[in-house]
Amino acid sequence: MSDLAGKLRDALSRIAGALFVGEKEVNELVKEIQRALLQADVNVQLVLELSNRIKSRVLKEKAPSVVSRREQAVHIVYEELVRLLGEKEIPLALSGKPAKVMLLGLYGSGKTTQAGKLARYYQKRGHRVACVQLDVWRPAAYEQLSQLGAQCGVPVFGMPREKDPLAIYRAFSKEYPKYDILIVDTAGRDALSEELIREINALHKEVQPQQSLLVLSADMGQSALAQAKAFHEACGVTGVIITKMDGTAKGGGALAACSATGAKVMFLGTGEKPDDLEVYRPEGFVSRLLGMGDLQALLDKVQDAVSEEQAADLSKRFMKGDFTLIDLYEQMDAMSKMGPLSKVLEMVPGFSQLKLPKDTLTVQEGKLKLWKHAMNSMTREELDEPEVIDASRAARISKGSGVPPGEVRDLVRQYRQSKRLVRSLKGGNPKSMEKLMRRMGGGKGGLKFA
Ligand SMILES: Nc1nc2c(ncn2[C@@H]2O[C@H](COP(=O)(O)OP(=O)(O)OP(=O)(O)O)[C@@H](O)[C@H]2O)c(=O)[nH]1
Ligand SMILES: [Mg+2]
Repeated sequence: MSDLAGKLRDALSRIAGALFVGEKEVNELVKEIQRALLQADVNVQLVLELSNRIKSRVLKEKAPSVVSRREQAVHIVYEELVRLLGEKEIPLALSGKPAKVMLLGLYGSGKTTQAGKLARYYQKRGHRVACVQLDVWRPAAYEQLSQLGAQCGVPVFGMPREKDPLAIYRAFSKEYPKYDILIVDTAGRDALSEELIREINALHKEVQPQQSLLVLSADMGQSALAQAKAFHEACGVTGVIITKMDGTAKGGGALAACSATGAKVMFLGTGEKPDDLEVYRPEGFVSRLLGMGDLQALLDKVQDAVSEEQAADLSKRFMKGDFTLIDLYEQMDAMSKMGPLSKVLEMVPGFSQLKLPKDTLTVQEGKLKLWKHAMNSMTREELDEPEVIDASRAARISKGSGVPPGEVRDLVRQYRQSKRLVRSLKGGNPKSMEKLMRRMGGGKGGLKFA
């Protein structure tokens, strides 16, 4: 379970690093996502809906270009996960005088700390807030909450020596109407027990809170699900707070807990200080779950990883000589970002001694863009085997993409020349290779030694 985020991330990295995203790749991606979510106990129906939507969207929605399809796939998965976890942030609906928020959860999940944080959160927003400590199990629970309350000037009601939580709650009943919001801290246990559930249930009946918030820590695995269910049956959980989001765990357990209770995450605890509370925003949470600062950062990272890999792999992949037009495009794109061709060729065995023109390989950006458009109007067959592109196909591609026929021919020529380059590489004759490269440099645009 703790590995949910890792598994989703792996699946996404694979698709983000794929050169071509077609039906086969999408099916594999969806299968991996399904497996990861099901292992995390996410409701089967939800998983099926999610995967069907991902599949049909990736295959149907037209990507701006054939080579950005993988980016689009990553984006769609991200959007669908966000949808699963709630599309919009949920305002905490509070009504009544006072409105009551009861915090529930096991030992150490962070109830008392979040009580202090919530008090501060609402107080800063102009509400009159008070807390009441009904935890009679944790030693010094009252002192802990009192200190937190004192930090923001919020009164804390409690009776350090009283053992009956109902008696404590009733003892201050005259005070509550003076406040807008009452935050109720309750006891945990080190595991779910009948006794705890009975106690919580009795308190819930007495307090009748508008909100029963389940406090879960981000590092909780499989057990989050059972907890969520039991607390939900006892008190009707209305929302979830995930704490310790500042740690290494990413809160994947929340997925299962939310799908079990139908309750959505409302706040995230991001540290031990009173201000370390964030209103939950699904986009940010999914980004964190997937381990990206934001989506763009992931795409950038993947892009970098791809070009590094390509650079290191250049000799191997090209020596094989069975590359497609998409491979070629990727190579040119990567090279235009990588800089000096001589640097790249240094990695090719036998070519480090070769005297190449000092300057860089320049693939003009405008040219690459045109080629990208042209490729977008090609069939899969044409992309895999550009040799089939004859005059009439070139004319069709040109018409479909609005790219001048000359450019389409240039692209095909570029492909053929690259193939020949590879053949001479395979032949291992540096001299003929040098000659060929110089010849390639003679064309207009394209691969060129400036
Ligand atoms: N890093 C980090 N620590 C947190 C966060 N929230 C709570 N903690 C820490 O987690 C520990 C337990 O927090 P408590 O608020 O006492 O947990 P509790 O649920 O009230 O625990 P019991 O009263 O024993 O049931 C404390 O050391 C807190 O400082 C958080 O968002 N981030
Ligand atoms: Mg506590």
